[in-house]
This record gives sequence, structure tokens and C-alpha cells, in this order.
Amino acid sequence: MRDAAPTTIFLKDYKPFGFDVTSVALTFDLNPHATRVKSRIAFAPTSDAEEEIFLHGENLTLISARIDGQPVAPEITDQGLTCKVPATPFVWEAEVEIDPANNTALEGLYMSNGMYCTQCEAEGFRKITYYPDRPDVMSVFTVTINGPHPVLLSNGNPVNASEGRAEWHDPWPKPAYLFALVAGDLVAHSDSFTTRSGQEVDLNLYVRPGDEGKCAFGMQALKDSMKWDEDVYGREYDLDVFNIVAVDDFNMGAMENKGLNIFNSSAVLASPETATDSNFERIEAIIAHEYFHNWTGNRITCRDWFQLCLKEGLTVFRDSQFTSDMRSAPVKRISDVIELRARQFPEDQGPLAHPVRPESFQEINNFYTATVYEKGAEVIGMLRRLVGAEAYSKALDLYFDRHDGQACTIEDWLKVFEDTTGRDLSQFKRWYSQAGTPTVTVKDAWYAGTYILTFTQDLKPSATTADPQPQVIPIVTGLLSPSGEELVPSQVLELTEASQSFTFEGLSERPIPSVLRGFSAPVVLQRDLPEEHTAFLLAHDTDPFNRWEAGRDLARKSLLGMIREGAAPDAKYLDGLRAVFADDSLDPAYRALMLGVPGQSDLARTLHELGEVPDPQAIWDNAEGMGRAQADKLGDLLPGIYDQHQVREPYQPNAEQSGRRSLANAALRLMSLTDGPDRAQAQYDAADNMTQQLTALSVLLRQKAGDDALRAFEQQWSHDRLVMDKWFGLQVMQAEPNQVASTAQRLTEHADFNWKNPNRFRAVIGAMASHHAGFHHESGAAYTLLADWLIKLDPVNPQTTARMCSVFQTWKRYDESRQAKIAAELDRILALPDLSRDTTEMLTRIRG
Ligand code: TYR
Repeated sequence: MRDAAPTTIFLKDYKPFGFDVTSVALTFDLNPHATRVKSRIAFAPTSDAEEEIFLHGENLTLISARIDGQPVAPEITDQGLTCKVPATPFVWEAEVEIDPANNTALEGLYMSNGMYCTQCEAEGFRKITYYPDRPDVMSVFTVTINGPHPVLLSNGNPVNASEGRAEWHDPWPKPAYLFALVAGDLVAHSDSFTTRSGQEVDLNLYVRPGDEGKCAFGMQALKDSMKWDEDVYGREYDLDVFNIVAVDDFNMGAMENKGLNIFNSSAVLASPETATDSNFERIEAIIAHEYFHNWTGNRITCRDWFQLCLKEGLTVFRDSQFTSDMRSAPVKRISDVIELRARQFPEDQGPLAHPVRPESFQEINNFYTATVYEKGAEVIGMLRRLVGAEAYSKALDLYFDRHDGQACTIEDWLKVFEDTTGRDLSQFKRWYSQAGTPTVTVKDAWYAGTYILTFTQDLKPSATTADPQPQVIPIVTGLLSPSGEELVPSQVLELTEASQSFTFEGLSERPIPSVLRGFSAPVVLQRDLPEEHTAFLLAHDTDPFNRWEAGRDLARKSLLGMIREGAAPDAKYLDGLRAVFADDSLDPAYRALMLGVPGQSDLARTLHELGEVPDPQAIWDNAEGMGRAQADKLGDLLPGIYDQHQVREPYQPNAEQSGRRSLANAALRLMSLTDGPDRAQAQYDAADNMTQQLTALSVLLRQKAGDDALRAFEQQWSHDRLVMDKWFGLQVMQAEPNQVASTAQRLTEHADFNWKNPNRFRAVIGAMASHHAGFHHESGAAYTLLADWLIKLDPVNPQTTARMCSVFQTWKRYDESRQAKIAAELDRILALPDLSRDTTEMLTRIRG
């Protein structure tokens, strides 16, 4: 039942728990519908202790409870239990029964294809047994698993194993959200890693039989991550084994449980035949992310869930540094900024806006957001830019020294920087407490040898930040001469006031400024500067990010002109694009990125910022028009670029090869607009890897020439779940706007549309919601179809349902008729009597 009044939890109400947990012993007797969990937990009261203890617990059947061997009768609610306790250390013993086979929410202990698996972050452990399920309660766990499965895993090191029984001991105190258990008929892909102090670590990647051929890449990524964390952060691994398990049914990407990472199979399994270049790159990043959590998250954890960015922002920042080192730093930076604008900016500028460190929530699952993760990482990037790389390293060393084994706060984090550098970070801290994306406007002036840049910052009030104050904004700036030389090399300008000027003396000619290089702060930059600057920067900027950004700016302006005034595609943009595209000295991956134009939803955001009502169909039509204009402008170059960048060596998912494929495939897409589908069909027929095959299929579908290939693809891959997710998704993504909803509807009737599997659900319903013009088609058909499916999924899996609701967050941008249709769907869902707390919170915030 829906709570009569959902409770809101506030950061300001934090209170320490009144007991230390000195040890935890758990015994699991596995059974699909009646798993028994015995717990033996040693508690020691602290000075905060009361006469009663509260232990979280949900969906548990209590069989017995004892304190120091004496039966007790606690008071039980649907949230947990309360029990009178002694004022001295005591041992709590309980036995509960749970039903993993019926656990479709995928939180706690559940089953996936006959295998047992857990997910405890954020508050899943309370569905396994009664426990103080909060991250500041850290303890040492010993776990015994009894069950008829060849593989029985938990955290830490194996201490004992015999047939049908395994015992694990984790010497590192940890919060319950890092607990994990896996049992099943799995096979291991094994390897080992020797740490720099000479400790040998056994590495295993456990998968279902049949998936053995998809493990090698993930294993290599793990070893690379272990090495990188030693080299760059001085962090060594700390157990005898490191296990990873792939599971098909999983709400998120992966989870960093101590010594036993659990991965959505889509985030770890890959072979050249079944995974694309971007799948490989994502897998490498997620393996690194989860591995890096061993220090930033596990050894040092969060005091409470408001501090989630302490581990997630930092760990995203670390995994992006890793990817930059392994691949191309500019390509990674550009890709991250594209993602930030697509996912975080709409959140920061809409009804779901919240600070990087939120101050209240109803359901913590709803705060695993792009703001906490990606903006959280941007904040760390800014901090590093402000203090410098060397001070950053020193501060991190101090952080690990001072806080190892603790549950910390953002205050602890900032303090190590203050202590290292002597800097006062109180203004910087506003990045953690103020929601919204600042707009920075830049103007320039020139008086005989003196050049002045003036910046103004503006942050709009939002639901959580009524009276925003100026933030510290690091603006990396360089000055170029009119012939393209670097007159003043990149330096960090610190904007701390609402408006502030920076003066450069002794210049012989008026320079061209390149500001916010490398996207040095997550802001919207408005340049009040001459138009020609942008074309100049596209041709000459020495900063690869800003060179790309200049192309983006021109493309955005051109598209806006096309949409608002029916203008022709801008010749300056197309000329500049051609020059970059033809430049063989540039990295192919970078040239492919140059071809990209702002996404359609991003254009809708820009129009909205300009005070206009975006028309999704007009945006679609003009984006199509821009594609044709690019194809015309570059036409004579394309066949040569396509041929020259074919990879003839055996497939490797590395940066070099994938860059060549992405440029060749960008050329293929453009050529199909003028030449039709034949080349794509030839590529499809010859493809020996998924990148080539899937790109060809998507071009064929856009050309409405994909029916045969679609059938052949289904036949070839019907046995492979992850590949079939692509087959489902692609048909929706490549549909015309007026066919998106009907295509999705048809696919939901396919025998293999297993909607309880989050990957498959997202492949169809998520693809529909991310097709801007299709989702917002004037019929409203996609709104209704989405609402129907949210209603169906909510009782089964509230977490995935609630996440999907965020596609409605931009609804107030659109016209009255679309708004009325969306409002009706939101109200239809909100009227359900048993709607989950997750979905209720999301839709209430969105509905406003
Ligand atoms: N902590 C995980 C990460 O590395 C994310 C996660 C969160 C996974 C909640 C699952 C989950 O239920 O980002």
C-alpha cells in the first residue's frame, strides 16, 4: 500500500547510530521460495545508545529472535523492528525466511535465470535480514552459504569450502550495502594480478555456461584498472581474490560489492561478433569504475546517502581519467560533455533539479542521477583545476590516510583540500549545495594594447535553491593571434563575483579569445563576441575541445536559424566542417565527432532557453535537412574517406581501430543520403564484427531497405540476449517519428519481449522515450504507450519504473496540447492506489 503521507528524510536530521556492530555472521540456506537467513550480530552500545534498538527489515518473515541466547519478542512494522536491549554489549541472533524467486524488484536477494544474486545498494540489505541498514554502520562479515550449486560466492576471502557449502570472511569493515552473495551454475574465466607490493590476487569473471567467449576483454580491463590505480593514485588491492559476476537481470550497470562486483551482463560481456566499439569502451569504463570504488566508496564510504556524490562523483572522475589515459583524452572529454548536456542539463534545469549533495529525499533510489554522478565528477574536475594537479594528488593521499575505514561527508572531503592548500573552500562548496546550471556570459574590449574579458554569472532560482549566490567558476582561457598563434597560453581565470573582468596587458594586436577550454566548468556559456570568432576557432583553436565546441556552436546556430526562420544551412559552418573533415592530420575519431550536431532534445532545450516553444517535428525535419546539407558539402570526399578508413587487420576494440570505424561509418551514413542503401547492404553482408553489422543495419533501416537484413539478423542472433536487445532497440530508434509508438507497440508483442528484464524493457520502451520527435509526436501515442507500460511495471520493479519517469521531466517546454496530453498520463498514473514510493516521488516532482 502507498504510505498515507510519504516520509521525507532530511540531511539536517542526521543522527549517529547508538551502537557499534563489532561482528556479523550470516548463514544462508538457499531455497527459491524459502531461503532461511540466520544472523548473529554483536552490538556494543555507544554514548548515543538508547534502551531500544531499531533494525531495518522489509518483506521478511521472522522465525526467531534472541538476545544473548534469550528469546525476545520485538515489535514489528513493515519498515523493521524495535526491541529493548541491554546497556552492555550483546549478541543479537535472528532467523528469517525470504522468497528470492518472487523478488522481481531486483533488490535484496533475488533470482535470475536460476541463479541467486543480491543487490543491496542503497537499501536492499534490509530485505535480506534485520539490520541497521545505513552506510555509517561498518562491520566485519563472515558468511556461510549452503546450497546445491557449484559456485557459492560472497565478499572477502574464501575460508572453507566443501560440496554444497562455502564460507567467506571479509576482514575489511563495510556497510551492509556492500554485502553480496551469488550462487549458481556458473563458469569462471580466471587470471591473476600481482600487486606492486607482490601480493598475488586471483581474478575470476563468473558467467553462465555459453558466455565464456565474452570474458577476455573485461578481464583485461580489470587488470588495466588495477595497474592504473596503483600508478596514478597509489592504491593497491587488498584481498586474495577479486570476483566479478555477470547477471542478466539487473537494474543498473554494475555494483561495487567488496571483492565481489556484480555486473549487468551488458556492462561486462563482449566479443567482437556481439559487441560494438562503444559497448567495449563502456565496459572498460564500468569495470574501472567499480574497481576504483574499492578505495573511493568501500575503504572510505559515505556517512549517509546524502553524501552519495562523495563516492560516485569521485569515482566517475577517476574512471574518466582512466579512459583518457587508455584512449584519447580529447575524444573522451567531448563525449562526456555531449552526455552531460543530454542528461544532466535537462535535470538541472527542470522540476527534478537537485544539488550535487541533495538535502532531502523520499526514495534514495531516485537520486542515482546524472547530477550526483556526472555533475559530481565535474565538481571534482573543477577542484583539481583550481588547486592544480600536484596539490590534488597530495590532498588525495591525505584523504586516504586520514579517512581509511571511515564513513565520511563532503565536509571531510573539502577539508583535506583546505589542509593541503591553505585555501578557503567555503564558496566552492556552493557547487555541492546549489542546484541549477549557471549561465556565464562573456564580453570583450580592447584599448590600445590592453585586452579585457568580462564575465557575468547567473543562476536561476530552483525548487531547492531559492536564492542562489555566485559560485567559483574556473574558466580556462587562452588568447590567439589573428594568425592562429597562441599569444597567451591557457590559464585558469577564477570567476568568483557575479560579474568580473580580467585584463591582459602588452598585446600588440587584438586577440581572439578561446574561453572555457576543455569545458572547464559545467555551465552554459553565452558568447557576446563577434560571429567570426567562432569560425576562426573552428579553424585554428589549439585546444581540441574548443575547436570541436566552435563547430558545435556554428551547427547549433545554423540549426536554430533553420528551425526559427527557415534559413538555409549556414555556409560558414559547412565550409569550416569541410576543412576539418578533410584534414588527415586529425585523429579519425575526432573528425567523426566533428560531424555530429546537437541532439534534437538539446535543441529543444536551447529553444526553450530562448523563450520559444520547440516543435519536435520541425526540429526533426531540419536535423534531417542538415544531414543532407553535410552530405552535399562533403560528398566528393566521402567515398575516399570510407575506403581509406576500412580496417583490414583483425578486429581490435582499441581507440585507433574504433576511431577509423567511426569515421568510415559516419561517411557511410552520409553517403546513403545521396546514394541510397547499396553500400550499407554490402557492408552488412561482409561484416565480421558487430560494429560494422549494426551500423549497416541502422543505415538500411533509415533507408527503409532493412527488412531482409532485419530478418537475417534475428535468425543469426536469436540465441543471444544482448544482441537481441540491440535488434529490438534499433527498430525503434530508426523509425520515422510517426511510426515510433507503433513500432514499439508491435515489438512489445514479440515473443521475446521479456518486459520484466530491465535491459529488454529499456531496449524498447526506453528507445521510444529517447526518440525525441517520435516520443513527442503530436498524436500523443507514445505518451500513452509509455504510461501503460509504467503502470504495468511499477508493481513488479519500482526502481526501473521510476527511472524511466524522468523522460517526462522536460514536459513543460512543449505546447499546450502536448502538455495537456502528458498531464493526463501523469495524472492517470498518479491516481493508482498502490503506486510505489519510487514512482510517486518522481511523478509528483515532475507534475509540479
Ligand atoms: N554504486 C553503483 C555504481 O557503481 C550503482 C548502483 C546503485 C548499482 C544502485 C545498483 C543499484 O541498485 O555506480
